[in-house]
Amino acid sequence: ANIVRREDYLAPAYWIRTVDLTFDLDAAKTIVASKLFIERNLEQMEQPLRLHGEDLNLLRVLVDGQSVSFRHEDGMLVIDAPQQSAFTLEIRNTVAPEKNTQLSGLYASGSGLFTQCEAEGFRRITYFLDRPDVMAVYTVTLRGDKQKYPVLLSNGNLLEQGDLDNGRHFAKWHDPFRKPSYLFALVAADLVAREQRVRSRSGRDHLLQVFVKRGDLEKTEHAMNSLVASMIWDEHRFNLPLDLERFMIVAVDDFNMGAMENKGLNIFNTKYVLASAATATDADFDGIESVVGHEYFHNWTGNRITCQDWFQLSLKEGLTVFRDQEFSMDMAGSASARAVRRIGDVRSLRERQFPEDAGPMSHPVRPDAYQAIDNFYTATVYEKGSEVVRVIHTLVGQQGFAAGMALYFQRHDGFAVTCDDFAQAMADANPYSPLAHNLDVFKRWYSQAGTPRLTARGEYNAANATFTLYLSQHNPALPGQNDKLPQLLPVAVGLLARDGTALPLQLAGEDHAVGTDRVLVMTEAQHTFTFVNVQADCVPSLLRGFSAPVVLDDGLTDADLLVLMAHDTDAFNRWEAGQRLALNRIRAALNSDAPAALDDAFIEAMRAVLNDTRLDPAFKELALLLPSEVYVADQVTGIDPQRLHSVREAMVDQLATALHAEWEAAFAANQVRAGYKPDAVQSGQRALANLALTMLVRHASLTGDTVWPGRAYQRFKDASNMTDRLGALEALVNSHSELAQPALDRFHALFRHEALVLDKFFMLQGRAPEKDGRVFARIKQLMQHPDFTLTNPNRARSLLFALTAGNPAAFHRTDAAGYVFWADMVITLDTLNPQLASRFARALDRWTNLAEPYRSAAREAIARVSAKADLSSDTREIIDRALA
Ligand code: HT7
Ligand code: ZN
Repeated sequence: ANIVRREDYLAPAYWIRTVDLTFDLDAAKTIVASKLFIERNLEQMEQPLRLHGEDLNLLRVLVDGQSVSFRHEDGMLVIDAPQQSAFTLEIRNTVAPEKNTQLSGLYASGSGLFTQCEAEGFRRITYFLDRPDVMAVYTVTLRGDKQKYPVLLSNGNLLEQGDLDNGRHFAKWHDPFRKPSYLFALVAADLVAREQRVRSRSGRDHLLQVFVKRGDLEKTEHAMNSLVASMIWDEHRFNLPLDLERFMIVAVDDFNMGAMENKGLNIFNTKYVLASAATATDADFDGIESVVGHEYFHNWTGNRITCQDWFQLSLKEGLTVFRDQEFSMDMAGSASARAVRRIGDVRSLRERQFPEDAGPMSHPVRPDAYQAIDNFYTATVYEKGSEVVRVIHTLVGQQGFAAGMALYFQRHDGFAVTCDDFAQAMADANPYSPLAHNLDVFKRWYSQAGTPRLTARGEYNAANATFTLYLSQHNPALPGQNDKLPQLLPVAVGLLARDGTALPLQLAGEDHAVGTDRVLVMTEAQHTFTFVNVQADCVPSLLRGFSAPVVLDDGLTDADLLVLMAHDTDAFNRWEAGQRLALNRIRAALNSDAPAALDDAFIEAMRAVLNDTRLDPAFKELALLLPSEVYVADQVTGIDPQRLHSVREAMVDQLATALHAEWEAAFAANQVRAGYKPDAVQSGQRALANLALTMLVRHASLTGDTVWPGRAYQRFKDASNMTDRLGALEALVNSHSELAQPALDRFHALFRHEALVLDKFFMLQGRAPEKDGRVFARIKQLMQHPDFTLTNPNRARSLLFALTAGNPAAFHRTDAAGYVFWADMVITLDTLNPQLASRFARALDRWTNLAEPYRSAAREAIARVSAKADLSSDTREIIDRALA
């Protein structure tokens, strides 16, 4: 296999300074004429010019206007070194967008043409030094049929546009900022735009545009509002203004990921642009706000300063996820709403990144090697990368972080740099911080894979009024990574007396207490911290706000956790205590053959949460949800997914029954009567009302009662927004009610022309709790539905990923049918869209953690895929690692 290694990085032998591209656009055959001004990198040895190119039809190569000889070697176009140290290279080639089902490079979606160049898509448009450290100024001319492609867009500013012969027209764009090829974009399509003019704090005027298909314009208001809010936030929080006259977002139906931050011309999956109360849920509205923010924030963290090489991907992604998470928290408003966002982010990290770091795809935030870079757009690079940035933020504080960002831009604006450069700027701007004092220890977050284990034990000494905290860390060995060194861990702590009082925190050697909440910094394998003047026995609340991405073993008893759950001032740890209590019970049930049963203490604690009038509904909803099967599966060795499902389902049944009166009260108390707003307050109420309804319908399915299913059906019919409608529909589908099918039929009839709602139609059936194999059978049947297709990534994901990522009990079957289906689908998808296939292939990453008979059956399915000789390198990498 062709492995790329970080240690082999060499600066390019040539620089491309300017790029002049002309496209004659046509879905069947587009002609690309490229004129590059190139300079030899005098710091490198003289060598031939090697250009990347993939699936291109080459017509002509000229150097300074003269034909030259060239050859193809290892998939690259090789031109012998011209004598001059600077020259013009002209290349003419064609591409076939309508045949491009990979959705990388120039491709057709509907009647339009779109590009996706990150990471290595530009080489599928024309021959180029397609690497992020080659930055050039682009001028782009687009020519095409005016009726088919009335809108012609590229990066930067529109210089000229006009009509040509034969019903064609043209547009010429110029982007004044140097950029790597992965940020190039073009769009040629029949679109309309919502426009807004805004003035930035500096007094500059900007035009913001959101382009969508005709008919979708009224669904763009939230995306535009989110864009304006992102602009204001980045100026306010980081002093980073919009640097362009024009900022465009274009929505496209067929897209492999969420969105792409091309300079001045972001291209988005429609899922992250289009929303109306009738078609999108509160979660969709939140998703739009965070993805619009994310791509906008990339304009500085990613575009103005980019990555030297793809190993540094987290430099832009981890930092930009951190920025979008902070943005969403600031937009959420109250402290409680912030905590709810934080809990959501940590749940996602634990359900996606922790298993990744424990499985065959485990890699450091800055990977050391890859076969297909597209496989490394991972939860580790993104979400763990963001947690690593958050570690810095915790160590240097909000102001220190802003100073570090300012220094980072002062030093590196306009360049392609590394994760080390970022950490250095942060340390240099905060010379007295624990970060600066321990920079090398901190940087182990970039080089060491795996999730560190933090063990904590406390000892109260009443006679001395001291509480001693013994902390130790250990990062388990992984293949290729033994003997790992201690990492820099900020451990946010508080101490709670058993009556719930927050105790003042004074460490030995200090002359007074420093509040009731502080950060202890670990740099070594073991530390001891002694708190003095501790007037009562207490429970430590550790890792508040999830201050480092580690697994915590604090040895707390159920009694301790009940204190935290009832009183912790840190909302994250309050939620965490409830989850830990639940996890203890699920684990105990998994280790026993007896029917799973929740004890009164746990049920009463849950009742107290539901009845607590001081808690926000959004928090209650999170606290009342038992840990997911996906999360629990990662906490247990040798998991039996069927047993886990039946244990968890029995516990949910018990909560539905024991808290019936409270669920009724919660449902009644959380009806939103005001007009629809996707804000934190309303969406919290809707979330709790929907959970209550699900519990009430579940309870009815146990007792045979028909009242609540009837009410759910009525609510489904009458709902004035998608969150309530889908909530009621899920309540029926998830409890396998007789009313589920009529409701589904009605839902389909209502929304058959709304692609994003049809995705929900498939997804909700794909992730319904499995019962007697019915859900799996339904999924296979839905594959034949006239609205289902594998060629649209959203639609493919809606059913396939709902099964593998969202429904372990439907997927992991004792008869192996789920794995057979998985192998068939990986093989089919791989011929269409390798990026999608390799993501889907990761569903069996954790096969070695399965109990028998699942484990052997999973191995057999992976081996069957592996036996396919012509797998793409994307899928091959995943399969090889799984079998290694
Ligand atoms: N930076 C963008 C990455 C992306 C991408 C990567 C591989 C293949 C397709 C892709 N589409 C977008 C997304 C982001 O993080 O903002
Ligand atoms: Zn990103």
